[in-house]
Amino acid sequence: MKEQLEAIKKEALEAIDQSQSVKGLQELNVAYLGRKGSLTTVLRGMGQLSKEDRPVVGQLANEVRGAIEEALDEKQEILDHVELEKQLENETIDVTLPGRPVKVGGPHILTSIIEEIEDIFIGLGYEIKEGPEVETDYYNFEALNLPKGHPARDMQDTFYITNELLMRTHTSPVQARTMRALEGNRPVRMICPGKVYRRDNDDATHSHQFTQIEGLYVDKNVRMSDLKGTLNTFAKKIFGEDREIRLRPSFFPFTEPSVEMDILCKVCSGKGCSVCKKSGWIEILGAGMVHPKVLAMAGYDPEVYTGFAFGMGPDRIAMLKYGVDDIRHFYKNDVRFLKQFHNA
Ligand code: 2NL
Repeated sequence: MKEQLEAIKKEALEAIDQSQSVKGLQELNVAYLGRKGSLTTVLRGMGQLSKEDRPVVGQLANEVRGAIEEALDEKQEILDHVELEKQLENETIDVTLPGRPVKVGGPHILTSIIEEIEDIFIGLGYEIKEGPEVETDYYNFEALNLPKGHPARDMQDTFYITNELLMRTHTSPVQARTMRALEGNRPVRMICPGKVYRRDNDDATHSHQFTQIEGLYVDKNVRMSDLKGTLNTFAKKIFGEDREIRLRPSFFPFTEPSVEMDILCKVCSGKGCSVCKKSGWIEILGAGMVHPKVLAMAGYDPEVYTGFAFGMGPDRIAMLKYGVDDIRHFYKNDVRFLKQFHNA
């Protein structure tokens, strides 16, 4: 029996040593130490031993059991460790791999242009003001020297909501409201960007909804030369330091005198081409000295205060700056068009 036990021990320890998996170890545990295992089977025969032999064999059997258990535990630990190493290796992250690209959006080109213009005027000490898109007849027309019956109020150009309410046709009402709020005794230096509406048929150069930025500077002793200096500075900042400007006489009901500002055509350097319609110049904004009636209606004494105002279309400026040939591109939201400007 002793030989049997020694043989079991030898065989078991070898098998355990050879075993390569946790499952295999469990099987060995059952095969040797389980209820029907070989060690158990041998021990069942102990009853036939003599009284003297029994404790000796018993002790040996316990030793064999102990040795097998110990070997199983040890191997289990080794296999657990190997398993963990394998798992860690599989889960290793290669931090040198390139990341997966994440698609990011960006500001709309009109938003970018408006912010660029805002930054220029903030640098000149102007404030940004906003106002309602649904306006009263009074602030959109009356307060701007456009009395009832004036041709610029033509029903064909304006989206009316009621007799007194309409979609603003320009951002000027924001300026009229701002002046009114300052009660005629403080200087005004503001620009107001925003959406405006016209009852127009859409085509390459017209949209029923577009954007406008107007500016207003009211103080004592504001002169035409201030207007020219300010707009010249603006044009050079947005189109380049080498861009020449010119002012032409024009007409607006809310300014007197009124001008339009052109920049020299970059395509032909002033020689005349299809972009500038052979004139060598491209119109970019309208401006003028604020009409005394407009100042007076807003609560400013035109004998004490003077001012200049200007208005421009960011749509048009973006079209000129980036060579966009159709205003409708800005409002279609075709990502292929919009994303061209994400690094602009
Ligand atoms: C243009 C011309 C202009 C103004 C807007 C203005 C506003 C007040 C008083 C006087 Cl409150 N004027 N705005 C003045 C001249 C021209 O816009 O071509 N805009 C796209």
